Amino acid sequence: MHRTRVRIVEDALDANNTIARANREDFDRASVRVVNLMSAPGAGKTTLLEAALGELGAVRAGVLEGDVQGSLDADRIAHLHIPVVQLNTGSGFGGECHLDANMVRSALPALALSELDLLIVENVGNLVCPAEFRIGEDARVMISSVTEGEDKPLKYPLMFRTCELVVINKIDLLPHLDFDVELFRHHLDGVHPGVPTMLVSARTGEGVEGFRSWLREVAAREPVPV
Ligand SMILES: Nc1nc2c(ncn2[C@@H]2O[C@H](COP(=O)(O)OP(=O)(O)OP(=O)(O)O)[C@@H](O)[C@H]2O)c(=O)[nH]1
Ligand SMILES: [Mg+2]
Repeated sequence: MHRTRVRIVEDALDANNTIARANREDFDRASVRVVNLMSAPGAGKTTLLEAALGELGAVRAGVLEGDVQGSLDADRIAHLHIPVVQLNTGSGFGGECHLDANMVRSALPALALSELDLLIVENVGNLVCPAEFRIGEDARVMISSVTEGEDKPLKYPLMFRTCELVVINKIDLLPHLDFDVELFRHHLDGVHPGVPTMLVSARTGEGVEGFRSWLREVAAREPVPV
């Protein structure tokens, strides 16, 4: 029984990877680089995008918002006059806790890929499932906010391991918390040795230019085969 269940999960992930490759071919054909932005609920994904995307210079950015229900985040991004599409995962019992490649594929007709250099996919707030599903992205970044505690890399290692950058957000709150940045980095290094981190406050703007530079660098990358 147990073997069968593992097999089903493997098949589902294989099917997802096949669709992720098709997404990636479409992105490459349109010369769009794609960032998968992940975090726990409320870590500051939308706030960071609001702070960063207005001043990307020549990079033409678009956003795909993933939420269980509603369009609150897409409405916030629309204020920046940036192309944005909302994807809801809420059909069925409780809604899906992540975006998968097929959901992203279903949103592609609503996106004018030829008018973009960079597509940022804000995944559903969750520290587990989004890390398991490729969507055809070029880069994965996650946000861990200082209100979540230093232990999160130890408790949710896959998410931290599969990202090429970890943004530590809400550093404006550090004076009010006992969050130990070095202890967090030590735990992170245990699960993903050498992964870069960025200290940011999406609220005050501190460190946001570093995140913008990273986005510009991703937008300028050559595609790497998946
Ligand atoms: N103090 C402080 N608050 C922040 C910062 N970034 C985000 N917030 C607040 O944190 C809350 C959640 O921010 P969001 O940007 O909506 O978080 P999110 O990750 O997009 O949330 P979901 O999409 O629901 O998963 C809001 O009240 C923000 O104002 C920050 O740098 N400092
Ligand atoms: Mg959000």
